[in-house]
Amino acid sequence: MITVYGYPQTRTNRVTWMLEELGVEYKFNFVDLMKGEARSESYRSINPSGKVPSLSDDELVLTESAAILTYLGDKYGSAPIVPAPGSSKRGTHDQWLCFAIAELEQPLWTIGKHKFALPKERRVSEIFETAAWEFQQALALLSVGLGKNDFILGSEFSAADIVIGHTLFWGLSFKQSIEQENLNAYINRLKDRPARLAAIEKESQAANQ
Ligand SMILES: N[C@@H](CCC(=O)N[C@@H](CS)C(=O)NCC(=O)O)C(=O)O
Repeated sequence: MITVYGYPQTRTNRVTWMLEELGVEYKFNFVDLMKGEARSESYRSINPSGKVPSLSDDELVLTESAAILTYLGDKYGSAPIVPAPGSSKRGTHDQWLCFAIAELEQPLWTIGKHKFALPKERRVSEIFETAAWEFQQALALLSVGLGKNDFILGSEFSAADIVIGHTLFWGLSFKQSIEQENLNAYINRLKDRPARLAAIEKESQAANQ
């Protein structure tokens, strides 16, 4: 049985969205970040970083949202959601997955860390303008990469779209502007996917129990 440890409206949603796309059953274990549950000894025995998401699949425990998605795709899915290892599509897929984590997400996480996640004495408010500029640089690259395609690999939806899409929704929730027409059409294409909506619903049900 798969268990997802997470908190709504965080990177956890990448994992639950992927599981819903795959149609794989899972249990959602709500880790209350606001009550410090992620820092507890018992949760740290699952994820020593004290962060969400984590996933357990029988004996295996994984952290890092992007790695969890490729694991799930390889084990429970088939192309195109995660292209076959060694294929040129997989190379391009992993390139965009890494871009999302290393380039698109980082400026947002910098803003988040310096707004609320870091200890107060570590926060540097001068960083916000540069981080917002870096996010715009990453958006410009993404816009070129997406071009006229529906999804980042072309006509077919893949796990990379989940991580990129989640990060774009995150950018909007942080009030970052996204001006590119193709990116806005992409956001509209992703936002109402039944699997995304089902994942959001499952997370909020678990949180309200
Ligand atoms: N690189 C990790 C980042 C995990 C992460 O930073 N999660 C945030 C929520 S989105 C968290 O748990 N933050 C709590 C904290 O920093 O104390 C991943 O992609 O899974």
